[in-house]
Amino acid sequence: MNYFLFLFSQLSLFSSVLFAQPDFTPNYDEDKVPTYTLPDPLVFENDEKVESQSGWQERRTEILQLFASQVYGKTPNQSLDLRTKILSTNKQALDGKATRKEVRVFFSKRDARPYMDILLFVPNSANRPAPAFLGLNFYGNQTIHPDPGITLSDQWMRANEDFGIVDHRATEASRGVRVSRWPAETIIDRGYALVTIYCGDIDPDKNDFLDGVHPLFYESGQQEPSDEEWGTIGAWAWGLSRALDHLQTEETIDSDQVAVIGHSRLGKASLWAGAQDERFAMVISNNSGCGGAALSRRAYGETVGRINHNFPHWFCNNFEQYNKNEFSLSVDQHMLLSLVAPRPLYVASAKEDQWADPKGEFLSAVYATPAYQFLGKEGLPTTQMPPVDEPVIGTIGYHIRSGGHDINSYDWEQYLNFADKHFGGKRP
Ligand code: GTR
Repeated sequence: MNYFLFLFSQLSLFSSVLFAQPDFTPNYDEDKVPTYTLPDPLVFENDEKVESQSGWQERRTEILQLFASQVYGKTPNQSLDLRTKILSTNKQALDGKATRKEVRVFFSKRDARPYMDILLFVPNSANRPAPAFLGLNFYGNQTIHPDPGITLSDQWMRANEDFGIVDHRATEASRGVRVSRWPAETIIDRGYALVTIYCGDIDPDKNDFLDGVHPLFYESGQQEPSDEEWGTIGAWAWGLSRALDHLQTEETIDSDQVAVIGHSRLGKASLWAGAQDERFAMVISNNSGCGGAALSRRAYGETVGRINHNFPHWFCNNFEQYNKNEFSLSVDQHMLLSLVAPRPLYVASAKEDQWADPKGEFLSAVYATPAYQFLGKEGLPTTQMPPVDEPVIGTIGYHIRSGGHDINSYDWEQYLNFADKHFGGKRP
């Protein structure tokens, strides 16, 4: 062989080994979904069956520990001294319908980041503490409503010029750009408070563990979480619990009736928050997909391998062992849903959001139902995927909406109805 040709072939062999992109081509063919058996939420790792309420509590702890060490990473259990400062209050917000309040929660003794700004809209007409929806947002509190009194976030965020995020910072042009995802007026009219926080206040959504709240818990010299410590989703879930700590001090909010809600990656966080923290009275997952409500073993649309490749910071490092190896997991996502039992849980998909595997999200709710039934609750009242835009409502609610990956007024309408049903139709 010509010497140069030989050299070239060796070089290309070397570079294909070195720079090989793993093949994570998504499968959208139902016939190619592998045959799988799921672990049973009601059977311990040692194959003993759960036979009693206390047995369920033990199994619950076991499942939580598996998700913590293998999927999301362990949440630190040290508590921090949180300090709060009221940034603004306006009793005449939303044309006088609501009181808007912004509370800054500092996570350290310094008046510096990391801190999170909690934005609250509370109905003025309520004659008792209001039930609330609490959820994280993607691009800052100022995006959820055009109200000019909302503090413009100055935290790092993912670039998005369409939304007025320039050089990773929010500009005035970002005010109200996400209003379609947060129907504040409707929520207030229905008698609920709306509470939101920019997720990047807790941990910016990038593969960097020197920002956000992780460093607050490091051992000296530590630069990043160890293999079984929390990633970014774990931090977001922790932040939601810290927000609930604060809501317990707000007299206008009924902290026993707080629904934790999230869309997509933030739906993964709301599920993990609701699974760990039983003070959340309701849990809502909107199009949360892989690592959220969807069954990992179906490997349909986004897979464990693909998500770990694209977002290495979301889960713990241990989760990478399950790339293209979902069958070795001792858990699957129906067990995350079972951790919400007996509390009301809503899982929503969208028809065109095949990346999030609507069928896998639905089946997860079906397979979480035995845990609900064991605790004397109905769970999801069907095993058949319902038609598009026809919600099925039990202790678990489910719908598949027409349209794509989003959270919109149709979704919120169902969550408000679900909250009316389970929170006793609390209205002003
Ligand atoms: C996608 C990701 C999904 C989902 C989504 C989102 O890129 O693959 O798992 O989290 O982002 O958060 O909108």
